[in-house]
Amino acid sequence: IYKWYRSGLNRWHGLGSTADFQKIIQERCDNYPQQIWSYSRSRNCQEIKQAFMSAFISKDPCKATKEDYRRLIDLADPTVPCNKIVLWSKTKELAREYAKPRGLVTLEDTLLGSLADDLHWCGEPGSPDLNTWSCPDWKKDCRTNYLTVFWEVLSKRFAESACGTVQVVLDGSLENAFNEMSIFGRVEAPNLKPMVTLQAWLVHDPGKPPRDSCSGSSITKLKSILSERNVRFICRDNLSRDEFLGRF
Ligand code: AVW
Repeated sequence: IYKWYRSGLNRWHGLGSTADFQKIIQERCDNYPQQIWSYSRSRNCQEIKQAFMSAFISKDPCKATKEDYRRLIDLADPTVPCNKIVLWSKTKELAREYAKPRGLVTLEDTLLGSLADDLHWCGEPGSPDLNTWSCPDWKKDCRTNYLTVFWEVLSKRFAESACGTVQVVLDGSLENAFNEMSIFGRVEAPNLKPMVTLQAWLVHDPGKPPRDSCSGSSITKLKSILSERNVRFICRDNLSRDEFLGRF
């Protein structure tokens, strides 16, 4: 029984594909706001959806490569105002709340980021369907899964495109606000262009004390990654949510 279970659609340790994945992608694409920075060429949602599906359908869910997503990226490459970028790690909702009224942009504001936001997807070799039972987990199954590679490819391009001052919202209630293994830590910070300034905000949760600070060891590690790349660094810590969002 164990062998059957492990060889079937149930064998992975991560959440299965989101129900109605294709429908959600199509709807989000159709309803995506038409703003100048949203996309570069004309947007064909039918084509984008098909490129997304063919990136992973019938493939081994642990053998994702960035080439699998090339066509999709080419169809929907964003043109983002390079000096308005906000990155985050463990703080997506807060970062979005901060960015929106200030006209700043998180990855989820770009077309592809918005299509995939909070969704899960993976296929199964030899099958035309999505696996809705389980998908590979980054830690327990494989790092080269389709979800991880997708966010890595998008995040790398997003970080590379940044200019001027880039902001990052970090969770100051964590022992290590900066995590080298996160996408921000392993993909975005190491791909910022020289001469960019990174402004980090360490924000702690309401009711929780700050645990990490700008002088703590995790931020020191971030500083050293940045100084090797000639990226300037500014850091503010000990901020409550309300202070950070400008509500007192
Ligand atoms: P994390 P990371 N919707 O909170 O530094 C769903 O530790 O690793 O932060 N899943 C997502 C999304 C999204 N919109 N974005 C990333 N993920 C995945 C992209 C991804 O596998 C933004 F530009 C990630 O490791 C942020 O600056 C995990 O969910 C940066 O990456 C969230 O882990 C945040 O990635």
